[in-house]
Amino acid sequence: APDLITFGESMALFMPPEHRALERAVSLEQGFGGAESNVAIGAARLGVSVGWFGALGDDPFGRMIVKTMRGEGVDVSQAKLSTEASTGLMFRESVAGRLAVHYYRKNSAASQMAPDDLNEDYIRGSKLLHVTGITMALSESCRRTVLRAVEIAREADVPVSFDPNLRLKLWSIEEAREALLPIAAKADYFLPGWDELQLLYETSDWELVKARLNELNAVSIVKSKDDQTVILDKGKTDTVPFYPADNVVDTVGAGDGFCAGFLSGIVKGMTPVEAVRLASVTGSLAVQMRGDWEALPTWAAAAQRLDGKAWVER
Ligand code: KDG
Repeated sequence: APDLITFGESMALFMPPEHRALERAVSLEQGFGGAESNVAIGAARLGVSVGWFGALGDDPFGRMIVKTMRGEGVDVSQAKLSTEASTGLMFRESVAGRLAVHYYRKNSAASQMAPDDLNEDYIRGSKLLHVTGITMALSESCRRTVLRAVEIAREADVPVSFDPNLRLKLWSIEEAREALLPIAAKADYFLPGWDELQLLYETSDWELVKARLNELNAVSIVKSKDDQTVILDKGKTDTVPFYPADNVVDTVGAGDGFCAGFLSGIVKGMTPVEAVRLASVTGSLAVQMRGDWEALPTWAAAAQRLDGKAWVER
C-alpha cells in the first residue's frame, strides 16, 4: 500500500472566465477538485507515495478524474467507477469579489460509498490515513465509512490525520459538530482553520479553544490564526508565519495545499513544525493559479523556496 492514503469525493469543476457570472457565462473552463484528491496530488508532486480512492461515475468526468490523478502519480487502484450513479459536479464563480460554489452532488456515486467498499489491507498497510469532514457530510453511509476507516487505521496503529473542512452548504453546524468532534478526538493530527474552530467550539476565545485542543490526543495544527499557523503539541505551542503569496488568484484549495505539504513532511520524517514550514509554502502556492491543485509544487520547487534560493528565470 502507499505510505499516505486518503479518500473522498472528487467532482468535475466548471468555472466561467474571470469576471463572468455563471448566469451570463458563454464558456466554462473544466477541471476537477475534491479536498482529498487535492491533497493526494499535492503529496504525489512532493514525491510521497500516495493513494486516493472514492467512487466516481463511469462517465466522462469520472474517467477524466481518475486518469489525471494516475498521471500525477497517485495510486488510484482502489478507486471505483460506478455504473449506478454519476460523478458529482461543482460550479464556481466569483462575482464582485464574492466567491460562490454551487454543488450538484446529491446522490452522486461518492455519496453512496459504504464501509464494505473499504479495502482493509490497503489501509492497514499504509503509514498515514487522511480523512476530511466533507466525506462525513455526504451521507449516512459515507459517515459510517469514515468512522470505519479510522477504526481500521487505529487498530493497525496507522496514524490518522483529520481536516474538518467544514462545508455549511452540505450540513448544519449542529450536525457537523456531532460528527466531526468525535473524529478529532480519535485523530493523531488535527488540521482545522481558526474560523472552523470558532464555529465548532462556539467561542472566539483563543484560550478556551486552546484548552479544548489540548484535551485532544492529536497534534493540532491551527491554520490562519492571525496569518500564521499555531502548532499545539502536548501542551507546547509553536507558531509559523504564513509564507507570503504574491499573486492571489484563486483561494480555494489553500487548505488542501497546506495539508498536502504538512502530511508529506510528516511522511518524510519531519517534525510537525518543519512540516508546517513546508505546508506554508505549498499552501501559498496553491492560491496563485486557477483551480484547486494545479499550482502545487514539486519537491524541488518547494525546497527551493524553503531554502530561500534565487529563482533562475532563464
Ligand atoms: O478544499 C477545496 C474543496 O472544497 C473543493 O475542491 C471541493 O471537495 C470539495 C468540496 O466538497 O467542497
